[in-house]
Amino acid sequence: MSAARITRCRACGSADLRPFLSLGKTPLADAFVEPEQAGRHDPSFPLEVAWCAGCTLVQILHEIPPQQLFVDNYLYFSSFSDELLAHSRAHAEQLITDRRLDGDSLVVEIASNDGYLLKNFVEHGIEVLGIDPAPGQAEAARAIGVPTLAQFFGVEVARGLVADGVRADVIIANNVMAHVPDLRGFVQGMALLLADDGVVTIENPWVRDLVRKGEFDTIYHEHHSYFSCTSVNNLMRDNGLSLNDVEYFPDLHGGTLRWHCGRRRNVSDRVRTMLALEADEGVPSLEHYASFSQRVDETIESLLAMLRQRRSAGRRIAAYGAAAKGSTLLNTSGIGTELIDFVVDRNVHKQGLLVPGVHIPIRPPEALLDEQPDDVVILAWNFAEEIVSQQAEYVRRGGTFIVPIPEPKVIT
Ligand code: DWN
Repeated sequence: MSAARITRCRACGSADLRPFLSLGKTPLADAFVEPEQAGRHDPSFPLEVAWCAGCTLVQILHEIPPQQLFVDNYLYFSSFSDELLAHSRAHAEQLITDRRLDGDSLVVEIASNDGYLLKNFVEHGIEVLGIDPAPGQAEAARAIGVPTLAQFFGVEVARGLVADGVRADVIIANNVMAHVPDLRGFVQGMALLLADDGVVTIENPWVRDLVRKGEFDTIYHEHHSYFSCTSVNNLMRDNGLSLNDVEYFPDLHGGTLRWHCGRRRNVSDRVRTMLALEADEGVPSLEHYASFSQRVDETIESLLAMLRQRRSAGRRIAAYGAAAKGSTLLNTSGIGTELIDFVVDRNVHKQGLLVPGVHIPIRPPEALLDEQPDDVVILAWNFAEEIVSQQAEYVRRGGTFIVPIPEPKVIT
């Protein structure tokens, strides 16, 4: 397995890429390890982030083949978060109303995973098509009535669908555009597939919040790009779409923007306001990232100090959420079983495996009540509220939850 280092920006092709953060070499964040492999060293790759002087896109410099990231034993299933399911249902219902979707409409979702979102349209009798390369997730989607193409989306797949007479009234691309090496082909494919009066809605974490909230653990090899409204506006303009509207979800995945794009230009005041806010805050500039590396070091140092102090006081520590971001946090901090006994996760596909790199065992959430560790670090901090309310009995018995970023904090 190799990691090619890019020399040109994924969005605009500029060679003027300026690195501002290195997280060292880390294992693939979702490459969970079988216990029998505990003695091996997991393949690790440089995790270096740069800013493009051509279009301001923030991106990592080393590229792992998508097949290894998202097909070979990819275990992320979207349906393990009630909050995400509720967010997705609300999104579907909003689109059905706003776009007056009916039995003659077609909704296509790119990275449709296990059908967690498209199922809402199926319930309303609206035709759907999921596109997701992960075989297990595609199979799970088909099992609940969501037709799914197990393929990576791009301009070639779009051409094939259009040749078959397919045009989408709505294209949804949530938490996928960041995962695509060929950004231009991805956007050009959406422009091809979209009906003339259709809408593309794209959700991704907002790089402004990543910096502002110190969310360095959301940087890993699956996430090639880290978007601002400015960089998305440039990307759409250069590849056949117009950024026409934007919504902000401050609590979703640490701060998410939902961009609404179309083949026709119809730019809303919300886009203009967002672009002006980013300009005022300097988000499009390299200076915006100048001190981020130091903040990352400070977060890691304070997390290690807190856990070491609690451990040396005899407290037993576990973690909640075998999340990809958790792999980054644990591996960049060098936190292993010397500090954290186990991680719990509701995703049954991850239970019984080991966290990549640090090889901490993953157990079902019930282990918190069985073992009653003194402290639990919430690695899936983006779902902290849902997790704490779900684990009320653990707290009632005296358990403590800790959120690790932007600085470690006891929250119960
Ligand atoms: O972009 C991506 C984001 C959206 O999802 C993907 N590349 C990969 C994945 O990243 P992640 O693994 O950091 O995402 P989550 O959704 O924050 O991971 C949460 C983990 O916590 C999952 O393994 C499910 C688990 N979980 C749980 O065990 N109990 C989640 C909730 C809400 C719970 O109650």
